[in-house]
Amino acid sequence: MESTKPSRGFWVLTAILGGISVAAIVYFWTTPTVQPWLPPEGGHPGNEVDKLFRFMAASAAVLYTFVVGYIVYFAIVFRRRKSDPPDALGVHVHDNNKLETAWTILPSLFVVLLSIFSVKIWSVLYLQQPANGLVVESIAHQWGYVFRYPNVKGEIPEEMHLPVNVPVTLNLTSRDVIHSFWVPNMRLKADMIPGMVNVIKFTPTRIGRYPIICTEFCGTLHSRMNGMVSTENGAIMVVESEAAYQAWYHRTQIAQARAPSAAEATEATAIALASGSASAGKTLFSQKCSACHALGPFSQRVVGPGLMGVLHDPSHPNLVDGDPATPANVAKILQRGFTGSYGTMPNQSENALSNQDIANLVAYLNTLK
Ligand code: HEC
Ligand SMILES: [Cu+2]
Repeated sequence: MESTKPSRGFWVLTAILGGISVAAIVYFWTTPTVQPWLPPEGGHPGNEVDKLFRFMAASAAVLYTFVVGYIVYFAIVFRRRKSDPPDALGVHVHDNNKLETAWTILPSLFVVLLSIFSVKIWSVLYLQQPANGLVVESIAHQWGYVFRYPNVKGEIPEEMHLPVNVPVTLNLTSRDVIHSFWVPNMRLKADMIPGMVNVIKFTPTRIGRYPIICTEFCGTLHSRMNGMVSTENGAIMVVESEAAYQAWYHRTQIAQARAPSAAEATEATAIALASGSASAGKTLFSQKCSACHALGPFSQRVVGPGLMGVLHDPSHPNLVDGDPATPANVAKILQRGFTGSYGTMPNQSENALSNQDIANLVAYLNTLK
């Protein structure tokens, strides 16, 4: 019977594994907050999340080193030897109270430590109400995000401006299906659920433009809800200086003053189409319409029909609602929305369009031949 006393080799190995562990801890503890392969972290408690991440990475590296190191070592030392009889049995060891106590207590302490660390971060994200902070709502829809600000009328699509170093309370919900709100730079992620408001709190601390990404499969154009890859529909969180934010806020407040509220939009008011600007309409189209409409013939369907020649195609004299293809009737569809055999065309408030936006869009559609 072989001895179970650790040999010299065992202690040498233990010293080597200890050395590797110390190196791993030093690596994870001293590399800058930003791991080279993580997007730069831009806020609080994102920085705390990174700390927790580094703590867990260092702990896991130590655990991995010892477990794998010993498994390999023991597999070699206690292997079956040529000289062993065919029915040889390995050494059987039963009950070692000291060891068992240690491997119960140490991991328990570790888990408790992790919980304390995590609950601290959780309380910043969900509980601590920042004094004099900013409250912003974001509503997801198929397929994009809109934002509402205090004392700004209507909804702002796709760009969420925030002043740096001001605490933010974000109220998140959805208009149609479950979406999500993920900002990798802020280490923030929450579901956006119709009929429910999820609240998260954070403070952006680094000026920059950060993509907002939907991580909940939400329909055919889910991939457009990715500010990292989509130039057409991707939403962006713009963190800027207090002065730049104030300038944006006041500009937006004025521009949005004409935006429709949900109640007004249901009654179709006559729109002054003559004031439409085709170039403004073109920009709007790429922001708000191209998710559902291609610039191709009527038959080229994305969600809705292709809109090339919607007003100038002899083989397409009538619009989907049966009315003749005239600018005024296109404006009516943009105002009221329409549900037909293709699906649902959202109305003015759902698309967050002002009357001027509609005039611009109609002017643009009128140039498509
Ligand atoms: C969520 C998808 C979606 C979005 C966003 C959307 N549409 Fe539509 N649109 C549709 C669908 C679906 C139809 C067809 C409805 C039907 O007939 O079933 C439609 C129909 C239309 C029609 C009538 C086309 C015709 O040939 O009769 C026009 C014009 C139109 N949309 C313009 C726009 C404009 C401009 C925008 C941007 C402000 C826009 N749509 C945004 C889905 C969308
Ligand atoms: Cu989505």
